[in-house]
Amino acid sequence: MQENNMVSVVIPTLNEAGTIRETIKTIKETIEYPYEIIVVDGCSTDNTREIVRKEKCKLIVEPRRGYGTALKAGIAHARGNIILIVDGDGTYKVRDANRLINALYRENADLCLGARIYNLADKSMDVINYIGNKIITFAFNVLYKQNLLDSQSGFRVLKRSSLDKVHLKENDMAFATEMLVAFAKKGLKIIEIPTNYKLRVYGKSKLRRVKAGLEIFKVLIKGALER
Ligand SMILES: Nc1nc2c(ncn2[C@@H]2O[C@H](COP(=O)(O)OP(=O)(O)OP(=O)(O)O)[C@@H](O)[C@H]2O)c(=O)[nH]1
Ligand SMILES: [Mg+2]
Repeated sequence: MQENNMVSVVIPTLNEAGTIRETIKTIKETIEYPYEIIVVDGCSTDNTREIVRKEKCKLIVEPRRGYGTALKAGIAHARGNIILIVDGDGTYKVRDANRLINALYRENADLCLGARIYNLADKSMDVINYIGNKIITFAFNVLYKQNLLDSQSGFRVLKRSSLDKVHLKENDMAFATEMLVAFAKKGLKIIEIPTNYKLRVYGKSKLRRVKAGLEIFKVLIKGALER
């Protein structure tokens, strides 16, 4: 059952023991809406799950690999009319969640992305990721008549009712792009607001760049051909 005026915070984790407690704590301390927190853990081998259990959040273990698989599992358990997605790796400014939600309501948008502001010099965004993101975002904007700055942001809020209008199949990082493509094709409103982005301080990136890049371009092209 969906509850109005409730935000379901969905956090995918794979070995994020160094940052997940702080992520959860920040949400609990700063979010200005009724909420639930759902952590979807992909069989972490550090103590991510023990930390989540102590924080008394809803914990889903999704043994199948993939960022998209994890988010789909989390969303299936979400009860809120608003879904907030954020990484558990401490790189996003989680306290900006309110700003994203407020903008979504204010602009009557279907999806609001946190467009990342970062310092390339301190490597908070790897240069190759930066270039890849720019190329993908440019291609997305041209193909789907949008004007985004950061299509690959993992910090986003969306209306559940809008998400229910699309069918997302991607199981890994391309899930984030597939969501944008599906929303744009349905004429749903996508907006962005700026948010700071930080260097990953714990653990390893799970982004496999070549695999993700190829899958993302497949999603972009397939979506444009299937109009
Ligand atoms: N449950 C689950 N979570 C995952 C999986 N892959 C990645 N994640 C989580 O999804 C989020 C995004 O993955 P990241 O490795 O941070 O990818 P990224 O943000 O592109 O890479 P960084 O720039 O290094 O942060 C993180 O919180 C991961 O722990 C997976 O297979 N299963
Ligand atoms: Mg990350």
